[in-house]
Amino acid sequence: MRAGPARMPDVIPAPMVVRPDPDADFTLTESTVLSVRGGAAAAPTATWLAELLRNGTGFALPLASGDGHPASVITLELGTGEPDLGDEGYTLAVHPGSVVVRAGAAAGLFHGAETLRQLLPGRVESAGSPGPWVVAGGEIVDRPRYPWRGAMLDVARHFFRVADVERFIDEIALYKINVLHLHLSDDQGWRIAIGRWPRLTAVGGSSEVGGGPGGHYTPEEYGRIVAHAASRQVTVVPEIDMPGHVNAALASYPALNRDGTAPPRYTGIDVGFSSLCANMPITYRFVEDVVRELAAMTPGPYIHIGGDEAGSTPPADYRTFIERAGRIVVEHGRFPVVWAEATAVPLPPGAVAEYWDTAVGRDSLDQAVRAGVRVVLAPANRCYLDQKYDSGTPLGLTWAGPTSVESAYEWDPAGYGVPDDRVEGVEAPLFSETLATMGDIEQMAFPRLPGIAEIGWSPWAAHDWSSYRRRLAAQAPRWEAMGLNFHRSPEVPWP
Ligand code: TNX
Repeated sequence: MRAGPARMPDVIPAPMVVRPDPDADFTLTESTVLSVRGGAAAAPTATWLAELLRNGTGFALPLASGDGHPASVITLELGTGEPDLGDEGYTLAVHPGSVVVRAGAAAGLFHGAETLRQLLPGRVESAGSPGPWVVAGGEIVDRPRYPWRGAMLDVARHFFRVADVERFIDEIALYKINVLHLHLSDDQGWRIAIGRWPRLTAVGGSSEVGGGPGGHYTPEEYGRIVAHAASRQVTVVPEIDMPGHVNAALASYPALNRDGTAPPRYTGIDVGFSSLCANMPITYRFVEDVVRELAAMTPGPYIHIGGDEAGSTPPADYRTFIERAGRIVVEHGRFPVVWAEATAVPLPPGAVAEYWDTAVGRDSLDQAVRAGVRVVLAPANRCYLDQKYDSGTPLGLTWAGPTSVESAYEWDPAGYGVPDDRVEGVEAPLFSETLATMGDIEQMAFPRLPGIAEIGWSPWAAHDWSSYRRRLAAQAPRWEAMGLNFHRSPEVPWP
């Protein structure tokens, strides 16, 4: 493997247009200045990039907003993007004396800065590394294929602390993932404090798979996650999974149970055995309170209400429940997101269905799509990061896999029979029945997650496994410098 600088075409996800110019390399030095134009909305990205580069290089990199002409300058410029690049698009131009990232909106500026980060040697991720800091010359014009490029983290089966979630956000943002779907409740644990229902966390939050202590987020902690995500241009989509997957709630409140008796807490990994009662009034007071408090903590447009694997909810009850819960979400000014099973029920305008179980018939999904529902594609055999890579993987489940790095990469969202204007994007769920630590999360997500990110961002014309596996291999020094515990799959020619 060459020891030189990252090449412009090495970026993941592959940019829309790349025009390398080998005579135009830029070298970051101790006299480089970081110039910020476009006002307050550009400042967070500038501050973030400056901290990252100062830490890695040890250079001062002073921030400048004036009109001077320093000999070596990195410019972040907001408000001057090409209009047809949308809010997330950007241009990046590297010349011998300057690097210029331009975007029409804060999201695009941040994505452009992440691209610049990838153009620097991976050792920039660890403090005080030695130069030289060469950025490959040329130009990039970039914008995403789909608006929703998600990763889902299951903090219910095993609980993950705020610091872990923030680290995960940083890792996904590196690959321009812009949605973090948080699976906040399941049979094994309830992870978000709801003021009107304090036992949800006091009781329901105190368990997890395998008998560990569990945990939950206070509204203040949850707000920190949401704010950190926003600083990385990531929207948090909170999920309360209903009407199944609710044992933690039922264990917390006897009154939510038909017979008035709370079941014991649950620490196994079965699914489909618990249900809310669709015809008890308290069920909807509960849903109403949870959705109201969650909406108050959610600046984003979506609240996910689950709807999967409701194996112990009678079909008529399921219908009643989903219709009513969907309406409650709309009443609180949000669009409901549901797992695809819930397309069996008429959904409100603006609803999004998440397609996951490829073994389940498509009739209701197709019908919902015709009625206007948008789809996030998360086909389990491609996207489920909790599936083993191969039979020798120590962590993970097998029901939809195993899923190799190549298999996670070799699929096209356009090939699922959903009209393109109804495909909102893609998502990679990480269910945590077998994952207890940040190292476990990283081991399963990397290197498959960047492949899902590329499928969601890059034009299909750029899709190429043989180029991709080389670009993936080139990420290794960066991941090592970040201390990221990736799986050294034999499919990838690691350096
Ligand atoms: C299916 S994905 C589930 C989850 C499990 C997952 C494990 C989905 C909507 N339901 O309850 O955790 O499989 O891969």
